[in-house]
Amino acid sequence: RPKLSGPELLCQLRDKAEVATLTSELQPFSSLPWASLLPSKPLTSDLGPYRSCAVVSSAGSLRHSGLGKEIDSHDAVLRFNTAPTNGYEKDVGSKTTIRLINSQVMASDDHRFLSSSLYSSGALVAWDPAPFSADLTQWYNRTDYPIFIQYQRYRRLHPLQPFYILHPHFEWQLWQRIQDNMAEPIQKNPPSSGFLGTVLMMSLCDVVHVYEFLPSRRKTELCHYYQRFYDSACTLGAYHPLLYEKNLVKRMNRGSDHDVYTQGRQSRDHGNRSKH
Ligand code: NCC
Repeated sequence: RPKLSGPELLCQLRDKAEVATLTSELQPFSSLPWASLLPSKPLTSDLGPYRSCAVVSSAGSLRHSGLGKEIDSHDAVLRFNTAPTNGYEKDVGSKTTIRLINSQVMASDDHRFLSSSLYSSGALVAWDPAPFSADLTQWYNRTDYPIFIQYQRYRRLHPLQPFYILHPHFEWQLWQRIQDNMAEPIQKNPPSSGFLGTVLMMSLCDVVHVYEFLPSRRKTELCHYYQRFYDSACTLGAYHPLLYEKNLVKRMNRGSDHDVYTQGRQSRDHGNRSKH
């Protein structure tokens, strides 16, 4: 198959993967007693558009990066899962506009999802590895982790905080885009939060700066900047097709290789609201 250029890839990802979220009107949720806990409008009509955005990976290589000020200078900042800012401001900044969390985070006792203040800033967006069919009823009856139970609990405790759930179509559409652009078959698991979040921000922002998704010269076996845990699979992937995601991001990068190497910064000036 013909290899797409970086800009073509950008447009394809942006146009063929719709950032859909569940709404209270959507079947089968609309007939459930707790439907009204879901937002009435999708995320893309409530948030943005932003001019410039930062996507902050949780990689250990953010340690000693000193990127905090630069990250905070963006109009919106996306973070992942349990990644903290307290105590790490110098390297990762302190602003959180959106936090993208997987259903494992919501379900595990370790992460104190319902009570920790870690999750209280900005809007929350949750996702769960749904069956490939992306059929909502099938998924609802067989989620990977109890995302819907935890969602209801959280919403009742924190009714004012915006909280969205990604439509499984989005994760599998993105998976398909990755597969279509690779010569070999990739594992049939959804993309990592890092990739989902990057494409999500591409639909809300004119320019997206991604930090330490493509590892810089600070590349380390340290999994997260906030934990003493070492595993190279965090950077290279195991369950998620992470290496393939990174390959695509490398092809889409509009910044220089030097920026990636020295700063760990990737840029996507994909012209969300301009021509392409
Ligand atoms: O580790 P995780 O990912 O929370 O990281 C968020 C995103 O940052 C990018 N990353 C992270 C570390 C690293 N060294 N290099 C990176 O590029 C990745 O893009 C990653 O997606 C996830 O994607 O949701 C994931 O979540 C964790 C875990 O569930 C949460 O951290 C909560 O503890 C998964 N780890 C395990 O299941 C053990 C991880 O596989 C994927």
